Amino acid sequence: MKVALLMGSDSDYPRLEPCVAQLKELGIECEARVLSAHRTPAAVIRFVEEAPARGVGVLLCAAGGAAHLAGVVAAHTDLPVLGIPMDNPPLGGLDALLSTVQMPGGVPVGCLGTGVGGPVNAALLAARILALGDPALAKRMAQFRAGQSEKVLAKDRALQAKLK
Ligand code: RP5
Repeated sequence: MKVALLMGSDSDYPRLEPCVAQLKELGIECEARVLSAHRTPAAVIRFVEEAPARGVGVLLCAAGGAAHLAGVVAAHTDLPVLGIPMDNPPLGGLDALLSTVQMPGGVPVGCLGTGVGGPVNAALLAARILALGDPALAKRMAQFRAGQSEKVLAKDRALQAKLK
């Protein structure tokens, strides 16, 4: 299955590139679209309703400010929806974080963090969801985690060598 990444504006995309890159690294196909809950509401609903037929298994929704994208998407699908609050001025993402995380009961949105970790973690969480039904992806996820661990340990070894 693939992942769909919706973003409220093309101005969000530069900070979402690591999300797309992470999915690509794990061999997960990703549809990335600029669609806004406020500016293109009908197109958002059309996209979400047609997503399962295209093989989309997880929907990622990135938006800043009064971020309603993830909530609107979650209201129109039974697929898992993960929200990525974008850290825009003037409120630095607190606005988008609260908009995304405070969903009413019955309309679930998983909310990632603001800042650089959010987009990458959204990709990894989507991968973990898809890996539940995809043993080959689960194996790649395990390799990714082992590789990440080894990179940190290598940095630690380099630091120890420098401090000698
Ligand atoms: C949100 O408003 C978008 O997701 C973006 O983070 C923010 C600003 O959008 P632009 O004015 O740059 O198009 O809906």
